Amino acid sequence: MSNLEFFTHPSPPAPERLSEFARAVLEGLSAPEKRLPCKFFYDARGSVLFDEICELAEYYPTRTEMALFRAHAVEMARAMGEEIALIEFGAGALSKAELLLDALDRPRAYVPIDISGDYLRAMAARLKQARPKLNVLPLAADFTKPLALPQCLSQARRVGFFPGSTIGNMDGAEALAFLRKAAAVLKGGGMLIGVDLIKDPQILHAAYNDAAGITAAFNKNLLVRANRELDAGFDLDAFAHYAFYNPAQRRIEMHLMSLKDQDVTVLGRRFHFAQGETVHTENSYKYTIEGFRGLARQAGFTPRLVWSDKDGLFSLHWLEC
Ligand code: AVI
Repeated sequence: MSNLEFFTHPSPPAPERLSEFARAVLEGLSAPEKRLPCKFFYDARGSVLFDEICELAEYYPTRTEMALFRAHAVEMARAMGEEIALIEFGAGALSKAELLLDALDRPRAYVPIDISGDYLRAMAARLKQARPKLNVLPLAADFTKPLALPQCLSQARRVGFFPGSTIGNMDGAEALAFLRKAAAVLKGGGMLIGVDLIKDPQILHAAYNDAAGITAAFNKNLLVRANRELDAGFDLDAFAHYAFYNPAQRRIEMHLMSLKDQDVTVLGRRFHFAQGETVHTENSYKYTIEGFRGLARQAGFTPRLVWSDKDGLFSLHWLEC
């Protein structure tokens, strides 16, 4: 330590030097209704926890969507066309794309985009090993921001792939803005998108409150991440996972609820949490098939085919643009 450092008080880092996560946490915890953006769930541990959620008995979306791919991949591939560049938004474990890639006619490239860079590269390397002939071009990026797609894709028919109902994690205005941008980037091609449907609230409640507590761990991972990356002092036992269906808003809301009156320090700043106060961490909107087709139309797509399971749990939409 230099003399100068010894005599100066540690001051909080200048705002422009803060990470995006730091800025979001400081801003979200300063709001009258505390919130944290759900995209920060997906650090390395969060991505693994999310994969575990997808395997849960209560979490119907993944297995229902996978069954739709298994049953209809050939029709989906036919709608997409031959020699396409498949661009996946929020690629995760890539397992859904694999079902589609098997059915596609000579795909030119597969571009998985994900915010979790290390995880994405590991998954892309594994895919490349299994399919040495496929041109895999992973892109570590936040797909809600403007994207720089690889130059070599400018000639190919571009088809977006957005499974898992990740669109449900955006509010109406964000979903519309995302779809508009996607329609512009994919002009002349189309998009296959998975959308979770409105259903019996008990089924929804169980899916976001699993008995094994994996969703709770996924939610609390935001606090684990803040403790590690932002020198925060969250006591994980002093917050509870709280998830419920809000029928008026047609969405599942996830929160972290403070179990007592407490102060928590984050990057040297103190935040007060009253007992019962919550931090809103995620929304997961549910749609009707017609409601979603209307939104897609508003964004400039022409909705074509729809696939859904017999119980009406989940839907996959082929949209052209
Ligand atoms: C990624 N996304 C579509 C999931 C969902 O269902 O909204 C994230 C999730 N949150 C809790 N469980 C799963």
